[in-house]
Amino acid sequence: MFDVNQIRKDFPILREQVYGKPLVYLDNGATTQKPRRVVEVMNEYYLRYNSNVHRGVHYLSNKCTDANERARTVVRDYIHAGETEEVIFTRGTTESINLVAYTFGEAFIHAGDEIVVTEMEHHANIVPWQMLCERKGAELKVVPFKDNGELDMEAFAGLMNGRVKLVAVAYVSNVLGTVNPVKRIIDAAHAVGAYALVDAAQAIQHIPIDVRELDCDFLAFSGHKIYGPTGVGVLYGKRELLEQMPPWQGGGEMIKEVRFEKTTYNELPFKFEAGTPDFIGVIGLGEAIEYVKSVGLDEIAAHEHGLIAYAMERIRQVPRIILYGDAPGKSSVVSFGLEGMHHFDLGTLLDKMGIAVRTGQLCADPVMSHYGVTGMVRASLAMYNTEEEIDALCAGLKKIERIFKM
Ligand code: 7TS
Repeated sequence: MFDVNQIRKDFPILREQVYGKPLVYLDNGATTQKPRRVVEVMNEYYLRYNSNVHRGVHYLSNKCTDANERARTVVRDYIHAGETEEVIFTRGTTESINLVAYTFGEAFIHAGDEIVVTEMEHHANIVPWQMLCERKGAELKVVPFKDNGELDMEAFAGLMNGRVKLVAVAYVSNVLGTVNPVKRIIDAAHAVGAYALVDAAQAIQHIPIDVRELDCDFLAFSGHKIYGPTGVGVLYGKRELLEQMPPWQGGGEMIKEVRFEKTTYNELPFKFEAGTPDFIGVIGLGEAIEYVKSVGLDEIAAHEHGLIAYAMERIRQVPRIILYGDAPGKSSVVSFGLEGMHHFDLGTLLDKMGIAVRTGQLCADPVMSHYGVTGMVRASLAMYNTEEEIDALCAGLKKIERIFKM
């Protein structure tokens, strides 16, 4: 049975105090906290086994290589990829998307082609495509969203045509919490001969993902948002596509033979993993996924569903609150403002109460433009959050509202 108090014990940081007050950590969309076992396994590898991977014949090197490759199978199974070769380790979602923009972009995108994104994307799923369009003379098209945060699927359908070569969409919006109908989007992309990339940065920790069922061509996520370490992430890609894409960075590991006349490249996945990888980060990510599996993603999702419904209901009762994003079935993000108050001031006052939220444009400028604001405050939830913490946030907001009533 899912027991949030038991789970909280696995995360030492949740017992910390800030300004002498118990920490209420509601900035999980930015990064999640780490369970003890993730940090411990990384410590163990640094202190007992550290040695570069894929290079040595010696004991330690083999130990790290095996653990690195074991983590790849953990990721493969977690996202239900068909093959470990389709799991490429990167520095995170941003790097995964840039990898696709450069290499898929190099081989598959030409002048006059179209790339489709949505108005609710994180900058990481906008800017690499803009840069690609500039390099290639392609055009970026944008699917708008409705004021409640739902994607405008009619507008999306209207954008689908034979010139579209790639659709890149967030599974879950980091500002609105909207869970996009990615399966429908992927199928519609394929129907016009386009490929589809899913930015799963805000989904991987909340929603069970099956890349073969989705039939996405690429999927990207970051380790640090699924209770794993920073500096490591994943790009899933279909083998037949990855094989047709040129390598990205050149160097060690990604080559088969280096001759001054001609160099040949390594097999997947190493073709895309130039240089010494963050193998201890990879091992930590594998451990984090094992931890999530031990708690149960279905149980986590059920807990978080209850919590987001509770949060939306409670926060609505705060006088002068402005809520952004209310799509049916939304995920663990609540973005808001308070009439007459700057988002930065609101975030700072909450911070003084021990409540950690994110403020600003949330790396999604177009979403801010949609609502005509310069920033928002965002509370984002994880498996260890509680109704008491939501109550603390709402009590804090009500207090601020009372004091600053104009
Ligand atoms: N895509 C989405 C949907 C995201 O939410 C983020 C990070 C990224 C891509 C980039 O991930 P990274 O690990 O490569 O940085 N989002 C946030 C956020 O909402 N607050 O801080 C980081």
